[in-house]
Amino acid sequence: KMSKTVLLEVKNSIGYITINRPEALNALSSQVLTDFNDVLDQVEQSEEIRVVIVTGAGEKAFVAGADIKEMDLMSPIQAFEYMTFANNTFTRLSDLRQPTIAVLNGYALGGGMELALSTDIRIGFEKTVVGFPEVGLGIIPGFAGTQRMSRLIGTSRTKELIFTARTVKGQEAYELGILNKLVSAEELLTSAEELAAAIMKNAPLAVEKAKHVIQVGSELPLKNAIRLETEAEALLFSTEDKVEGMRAFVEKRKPVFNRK
Ligand code: DAK
Repeated sequence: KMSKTVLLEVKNSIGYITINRPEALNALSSQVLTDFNDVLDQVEQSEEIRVVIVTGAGEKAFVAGADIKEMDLMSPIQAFEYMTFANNTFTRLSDLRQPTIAVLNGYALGGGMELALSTDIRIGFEKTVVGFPEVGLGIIPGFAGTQRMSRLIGTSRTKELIFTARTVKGQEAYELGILNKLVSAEELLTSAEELAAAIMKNAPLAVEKAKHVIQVGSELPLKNAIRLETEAEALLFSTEDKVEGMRAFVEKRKPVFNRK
């Protein structure tokens, strides 16, 4: 369909998700969230997609936040429903079995920052602008930004960012640990693709299990998290790719993995 506000393209086992509403700096309207869910359905069901790259259409923005014009008209109940829908969508993104990389090609503010925090790895450049403008609008980050940012960079740094609503550019975002990589404008997409290629060299089920254990384990007491790791590890001993990976090492050749 021509009107899609979220696009999915699959190439070389990478799923490229593009938030495609450049006239509103890719702001997250309910339509965007609905289309994003359709794309997540496809990514979840795809046997081809091994890594996901999320970016924003146009030159200026990744995502400039929740749609302020739409929020302006909401009743508390509508706000509750919108926020629940967005949170469910972002949790689906964060729970994808495939590793996800956000390419922050410009503004990633409010809900856009929160979308990026729901991916595994973030890449930015000098013109990346991140931040939480919410308190300036009379609200707080409502798509788990208070929680996911705290878990990423700590509560004190998160409080400073949220209380002041100040925006942070690429270099500082990198120093704060919000960005994994800071690259040049030309390298934004290629560095994400290189990262994807480095991930895809490895056994897919092992990468998926590692993601799951890190994700779920971070919410558990250490003892239980270590137990989860042990059980995931033991399960991987039942896979063909584990046999192949170790055999290839012994035979001094490159492994060929089949996600089996
Ligand atoms: N929503 C709707 N439209 C937006 C938008 C947004 N967040 N951001 C930009 N646009 C639109 C602009 O209105 C403009 O459209 P026209 O007026 O031309 O029709 C177009 O995109 C281009 O934007 P600008 O003309 O403003 O572009 P500039 O380069 O001058 O400025 C900017 C770029 C990113 C600095 C500026 O656009 C800006 O400050 N945007 C807003 C950033 C922001 O405050 N984002 C929202 C953060 S709050 C919830 C709870 C919490 C949340 C949601 C729901 N519930 C309880 C329901 C979370 C909320 C947030 O995300």
